[in-house]
Amino acid sequence: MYFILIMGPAGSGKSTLTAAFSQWIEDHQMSVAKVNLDPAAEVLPYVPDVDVRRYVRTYDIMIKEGLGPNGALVASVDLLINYVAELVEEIYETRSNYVIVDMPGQLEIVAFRRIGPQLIKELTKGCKVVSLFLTDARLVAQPASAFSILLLMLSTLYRMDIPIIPVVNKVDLIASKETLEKDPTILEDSVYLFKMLRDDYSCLEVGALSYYIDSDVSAGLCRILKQVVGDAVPVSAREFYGLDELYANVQQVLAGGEDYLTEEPSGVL
Ligand SMILES: Nc1nc2c(ncn2[C@@H]2O[C@H](COP(=O)(O)OP(=O)(O)OP(=O)(O)O)[C@@H](O)[C@H]2O)c(=O)[nH]1
Ligand SMILES: [Mg+2]
Repeated sequence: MYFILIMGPAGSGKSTLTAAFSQWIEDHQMSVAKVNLDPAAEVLPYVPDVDVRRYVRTYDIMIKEGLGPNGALVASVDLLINYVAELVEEIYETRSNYVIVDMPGQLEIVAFRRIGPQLIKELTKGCKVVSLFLTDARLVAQPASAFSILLLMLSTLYRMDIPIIPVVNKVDLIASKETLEKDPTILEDSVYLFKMLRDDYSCLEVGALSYYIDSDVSAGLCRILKQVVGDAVPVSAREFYGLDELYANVQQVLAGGEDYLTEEPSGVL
């Protein structure tokens, strides 16, 4: 059993990618369990096999505790730790090759607080895990925003200690699927994040744009980021674009490039 965590800023397309990628995996004759780990989710674009809302709902916490939406989400994730045994049992009962976990929209839970990593550690015990750090292509199109998202990835990596694959979603908003299939290099010119993870010059350039940060600092940070996160994968969860490449990257991390079907399943309890 392999775990694929889908995390990223609010609205980056985590739930949509959970639906699309699980469909892709099933279309390739492998089994997959979809886990909704977001107690605040209202409508999901897939039918979850395991759903935390069975145990905790953010809306109920808001009413009961008199909290605002953000405080209530944090409080509901805190409560989830009490249901780990039930969740683990439900996940293992699915006996699937892959488990895709749709993470809560508030990235703070995984990047800054202890409870997110603790919960994930308990849920995935003994299994290989990879996380997909999803961003909206429009959010990482400009140098400064691309850099700040990369730093957020680095914070998440410190907190979670799980390999991260950067995934740029919604590339259909940059160019059509047909155009991208003909010429994928279009993305490199319009989405800065791809450039930063490829060439050193672009990182120096970001530093040069800042009044307070020396270019060398930006270049050094970029070198570290390139080492720990690698290249970003472009996808469109809505248009089913880039999912083959995403699967190849996931397998590279989980099984050193071996296809699941040619591998001895590891970690199945
Ligand atoms: N154009 C386009 N829109 C997308 C894509 N993926 C998701 N969306 C849209 O982006 C919006 C947010 O998608 P969700 O999947 O709910 O995003 P999320 O990250 O799960 O959101 P939260 O859980 O609230 O943080 C929805 O309107 C989706 O239809 C994509 O690849 N292309
Ligand atoms: Mg969601």
